[in-house]
Amino acid sequence: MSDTAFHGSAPSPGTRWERLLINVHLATMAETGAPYGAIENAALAISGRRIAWIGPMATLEASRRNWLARKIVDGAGRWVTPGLIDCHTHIVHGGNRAREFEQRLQGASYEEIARRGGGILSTVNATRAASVEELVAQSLPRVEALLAEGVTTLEIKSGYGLDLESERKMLRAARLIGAHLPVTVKTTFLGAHALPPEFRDDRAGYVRLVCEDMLPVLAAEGLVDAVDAFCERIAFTAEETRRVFEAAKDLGLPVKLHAEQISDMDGASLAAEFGALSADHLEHVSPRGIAAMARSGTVAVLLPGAFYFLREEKLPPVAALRDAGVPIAIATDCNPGTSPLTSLLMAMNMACVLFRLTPEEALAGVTRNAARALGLSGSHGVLAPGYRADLVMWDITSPADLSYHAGFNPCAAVVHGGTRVRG
Ligand code: DI6
Ligand code: FE
Repeated sequence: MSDTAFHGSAPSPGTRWERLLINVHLATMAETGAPYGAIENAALAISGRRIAWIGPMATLEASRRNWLARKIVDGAGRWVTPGLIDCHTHIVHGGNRAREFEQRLQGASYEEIARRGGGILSTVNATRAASVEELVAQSLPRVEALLAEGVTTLEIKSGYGLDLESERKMLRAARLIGAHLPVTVKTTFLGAHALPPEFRDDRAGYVRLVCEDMLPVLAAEGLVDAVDAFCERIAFTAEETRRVFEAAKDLGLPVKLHAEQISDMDGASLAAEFGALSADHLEHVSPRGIAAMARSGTVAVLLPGAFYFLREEKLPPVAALRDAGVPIAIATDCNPGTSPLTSLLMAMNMACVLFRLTPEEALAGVTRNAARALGLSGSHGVLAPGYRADLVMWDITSPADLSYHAGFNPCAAVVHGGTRVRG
């Protein structure tokens, strides 16, 4: 890469950058060979919604600095990272499942509760009963908790409606959150999350409804950025998942998959066959699934919150994923059943402590690789010229601090699309 390509170009005579952030350390997360892609004692320029230039302070001539930008902000030695990206959430849902949490603590398993008609279906009832406005209102405090920690991009899945009207309501709530809060929302249609009670005796009928009615209609309404399914013993088979993927492919929509969370259904291989953006969970993924993901460039999204709340013991094969060169992302999986977690920093800490990721891998997992899991690589998740100006300023002494603390939020300021939205 030439120096100019890496740093961007200085404004041409007569023009100026809009904003120049000086005296900061940048964890760019670009794959430059330096840990965290770091540039210490650096500056970053923004024009419009994009990063215009980054580089060492020393390359900015002090005498000319005031001419370079309309506004200069002194970062006072803070660290700056790309805006954080939570690439797997079910954050829009009605009600909560604290009662079920108590039952699990008394010995009932997640699968038993699901088979008894609790679990996902209890959230389906609460979600169906809520209006779009109620869903937004119930979700806002959770979203706000993520944003306070520097999240600037958020994936939100449907999947607690399980009929056209209710799935639409969830996706509209997700779009409203993106329209009214300083966060970029990517929606994922998860109609194949659970079999709704009214189809208990007609699995094929429900899969047909998902593929032939719900998905095409919601996609035509612009509510669907990607398609997901829950491929699991308690949910949908690989064959049913394939049908959902075929329908997505016909509409030109990218796919993702809840794969190998509770058992090995070889979902990762199926996801890879369809060039999936990501396969998520993966505690039980096989070497074959890993090899397929490596070939297709599918991101492994690890969800340590679900692992923690379910008191799982089977670890995802992190070393094998790493060795195969599969990019690893981390997300909250924020959902009322298996991961009532609204802290992406906590998910990073859990990924390090429980899964043995390095703090650098954890940060890549909520920036560069999370962007890729949402089809946003090349525009999000890295500090580089031309990328979107989504960034977070932190009161920390090194980027590892972000994974090191638990329950501590050192976020000092957030810029979303070139606009300062916090701090
Ligand atoms: N996997 C999960 O961890 C969540 N959904 C899924 O497909 C659990 C959803 C829930 O229990 O409400
Ligand atoms: Fe999930």
